[in-house]
Amino acid sequence: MILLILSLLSLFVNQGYVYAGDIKGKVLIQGGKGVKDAVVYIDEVPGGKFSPPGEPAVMDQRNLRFIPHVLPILVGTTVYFLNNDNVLHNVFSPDVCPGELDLGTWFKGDVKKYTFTKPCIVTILCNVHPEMEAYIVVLKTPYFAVTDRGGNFTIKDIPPGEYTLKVWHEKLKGKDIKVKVPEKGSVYINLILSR
Ligand SMILES: [Cu+2]
Repeated sequence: MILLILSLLSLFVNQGYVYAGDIKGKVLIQGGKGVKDAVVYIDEVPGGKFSPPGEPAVMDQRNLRFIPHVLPILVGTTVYFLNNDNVLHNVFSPDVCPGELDLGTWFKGDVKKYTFTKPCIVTILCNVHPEMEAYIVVLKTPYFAVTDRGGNFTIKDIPPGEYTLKVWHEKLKGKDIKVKVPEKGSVYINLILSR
């Protein structure tokens, strides 16, 4: 009986009857290949006020890389910067919009914190390892997602309405798209990026 209920539930979920207002889709380059690490987001929700999450976001440094490479957050979110390598790492940004961002240099195990208070695309660098690079995308709404290896994304639980859907990628450009989020179910959007 429980199995029957579960399978019925999953049927409804698959058909989008349970969770309302999702945007699903793919970010592609011309020719159809999926693009990973693109941020797809709703730029503005008229009248929307969003509190930053109580839990911090995390950016790790491991095997001489920032993980994740691209981290979208809601404005006001605090990010914990970790070091899980046996070498010194640093975190700084050459960009103006996050404010003076240089967390110094620290060893494995320490955690440095920074709160991002303005919408901004923040380039994150390490002055010990010039090849290390990451991006923190500070957004005005919590309705965002990063694409996976196949270019897939899902933005969940959006209040129904008409919005402008935007896409950011470190190298590629895409056009804004008008999207209508339904009261129930999902709307499917493919975004094509170009150089
Ligand atoms: Cu480093």
